[in-house]
Amino acid sequence: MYSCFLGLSFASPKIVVKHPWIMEPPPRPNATMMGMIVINEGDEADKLIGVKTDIARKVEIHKTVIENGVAKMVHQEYVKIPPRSKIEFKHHGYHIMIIGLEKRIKAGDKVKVKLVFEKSGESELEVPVIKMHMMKYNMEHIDEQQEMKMHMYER
Ligand SMILES: [Cu+2]
Repeated sequence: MYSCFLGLSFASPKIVVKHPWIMEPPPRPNATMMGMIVINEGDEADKLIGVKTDIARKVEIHKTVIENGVAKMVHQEYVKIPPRSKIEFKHHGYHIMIIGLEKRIKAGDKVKVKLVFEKSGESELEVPVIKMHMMKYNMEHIDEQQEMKMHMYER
């Protein structure tokens, strides 16, 4: 029955990454944060299972959760990217932590980062380092400020 073959459809994910950024790290703490928008235009789910860069000792995927009014970081093994969906990595929710910087980076630099997806494989990005203003966070997002403290001073 050849028609059986013809009837098969091969579902697959189609990952597109937009607007990646790395925050210019503050002078003291040796860590920073990366954000981006991951879009799956395909008809099958994929998973972000790893992030790599040469500029730091360790990269982790984190999720911010609020417990008893306090922002807390939870390390994630992976982030599922469902079909036809968009997930934003930012200060709240999911984000990428770059820990143990081995090189000084500043606004205007570009950093090579590799994203590893379970099905789509590796994808290399040139990520711009941008300045973020803590004062602005203080006014707009108290939780983000808490989160930054946790990241920068408790590690
Ligand atoms: Cu984090």
